[in-house]
Amino acid sequence: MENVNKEPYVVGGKSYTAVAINTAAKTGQWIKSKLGDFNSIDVKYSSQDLVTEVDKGSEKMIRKLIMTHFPQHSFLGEEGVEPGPAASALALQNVSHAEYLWIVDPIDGTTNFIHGFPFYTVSIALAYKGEVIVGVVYDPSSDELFVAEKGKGAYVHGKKMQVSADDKLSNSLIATGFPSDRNTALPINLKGIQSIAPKVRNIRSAGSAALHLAYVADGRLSGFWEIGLNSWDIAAGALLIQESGGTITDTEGKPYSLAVRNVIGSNTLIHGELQQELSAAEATGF
Ligand code: 2AM
Ligand code: CA
Repeated sequence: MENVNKEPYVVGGKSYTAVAINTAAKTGQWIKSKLGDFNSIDVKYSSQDLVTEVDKGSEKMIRKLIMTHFPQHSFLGEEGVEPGPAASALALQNVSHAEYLWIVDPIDGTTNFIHGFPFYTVSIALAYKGEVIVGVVYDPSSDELFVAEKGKGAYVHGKKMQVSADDKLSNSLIATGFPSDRNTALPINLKGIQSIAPKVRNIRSAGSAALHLAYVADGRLSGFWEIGLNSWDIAAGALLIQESGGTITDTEGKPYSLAVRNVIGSNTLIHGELQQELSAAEATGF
């Protein structure tokens, strides 16, 4: 029968969320099977910005699985973009007209993967007209799959997630990162750490922005911030946080959009305090 709908034909009629979940889980298991078993490590932008054949293979697998179901959709993946901030901004601009856009980090936490440190994830988001409507972060080491659907809440293995109830920095566990860009992003984040560390219960930094954001959504952390990230590190985690009662903005407190690179995600209650401290420390960006 002729497809009279304007909607593209969907193989198996699977929902966006089901495809995102299956793709992340399948790819994550494959990545885990490659731990310690890959031939080459390439340096991308700097000697701290690494990529392996597993990152590339993972992205290929994700693209294939998603495009099988939704061939009309657009796709933005980390490994399809030249290294460096200018190229990543341009890549995002090039797909800004897309109605449905999948935003994918095939391995968030590549350095951890290379070293066998079990804190890396697959991050898959779907945006509709620039707004994230599905977010999945899968951690193959713990076999935890975090999933959010716009307006329908966020879940980890069937349990509805809720952000923490800490209402002060002083009793909050906060995470951040050590950006690989040592010339610009790292010094600013270090200024932020210098200011925030004495004011919070403690700081954690485990090397995957997407997984830290998922931990904020599940109340394991009360906040996360980092300077100089890319859209694919943040998009899925942003929806996880929003759908768990949290708040995600840029480091100046402006609303989250796909173009945000300097990010704060929190349980909402400490958002203002964290943002103000970063501002006071002149640690909000370049
Ligand atoms: P990645 O493993 O996908 O590269 C650690 O501080 C976080 O920053 C990780 O989420 C890591 O993601 C990300 N990251 C690493 N190199 C980066 C770069 N050059 N630009 C932006 N983000 C980067
Ligand atoms: Ca990556």
